[in-house]
Amino acid sequence: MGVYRFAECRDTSSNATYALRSNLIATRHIMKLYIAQATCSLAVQAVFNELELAPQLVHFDVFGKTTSDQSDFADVNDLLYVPALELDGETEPLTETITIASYIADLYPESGLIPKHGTLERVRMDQLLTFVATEIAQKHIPLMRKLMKPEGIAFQSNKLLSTYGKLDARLADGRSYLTGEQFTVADAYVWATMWHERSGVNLDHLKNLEAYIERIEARASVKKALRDEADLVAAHKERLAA
Ligand SMILES: N[C@@H](CCC(=O)N[C@@H](CS)C(=O)NCC(=O)O)C(=O)O
Repeated sequence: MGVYRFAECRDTSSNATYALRSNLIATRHIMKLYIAQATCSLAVQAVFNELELAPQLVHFDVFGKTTSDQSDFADVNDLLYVPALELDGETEPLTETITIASYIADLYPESGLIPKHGTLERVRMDQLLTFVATEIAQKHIPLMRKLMKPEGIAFQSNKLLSTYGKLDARLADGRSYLTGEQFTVADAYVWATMWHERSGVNLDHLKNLEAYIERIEARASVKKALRDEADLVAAHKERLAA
C-alpha cells in the first residue's frame, strides 16, 4: 500500500524530477503516521498536508496507551511517544519529529519546505529545528505534565520565555515566517509546540510571535491537521466507549 496523494502533481512546470519524486512517494513507502492529540505530531501532519500527501493516521492515547486501530503502539515505538511513521518495506519505523518532517520535505525539494542538504541554509534550518526540539518542546513537557517543584517551574518557564523571545525578535523585521516569506518545517514545528498555556507561561507580550502563529493557523494545511486530529480522536473515544 502506498500513500494517497490528493493531487497527482501540484507543480505546473511538471519537470522530470518532480514527476519522478511524485512517483517515488506514490509507490514507495509511506504508510501510517501515529499521532497524539495536541502534540508535536501535528507538525508532521502539517508538513504532509502542505505536500498534499495523506498517510493513514492512527491516534495513540498517550495516557490510556490505546490506539485508534487497536494495534499495540509498543510494537511501533517501545518508548511510547509520537510521532512515528511506518514505512512500507521497513521493519523499523521512523521516529523523531525533526527526522520525519525533514524526510518528507526532502522528498519534495521544490516545495521549499526545507533547504537542500549541503547548504548553509540547511544547516541553519537544522539549527532551528534542534532549537525547537530541545529548547521549546522538551522544556514544555515536564511543565505541562505538572511534574516539577516551584524552583524547576521557574527555571523552565524562564528558559521558555527567553526562547520564545528569540523567535519574537527574529520576526520583528516583519518577515512572515522564521526564515523569510517561505513557510518551512520549522514553522510547522513551532506552531505544533505552542503549549505555553498548558505550561503556564504567559507570552502575551510577544506580539510578533502572536501574529506569526495567527498566520500559520490561517494555512489550509494546519486547519486540516487540526480537523483530522479531532475527527480521529473522536472516533477513537467513541470506539472505547462502545
Ligand atoms: N524525541 C521525540 C520526542 C517526542 C515527544 O516528546 N512526543 C510526545 C508528544 S509531543 C509524546 O508522545 N509523549 C508521550 C509520552 O512520553 O508519554 C521527538 O523529538 O519527536
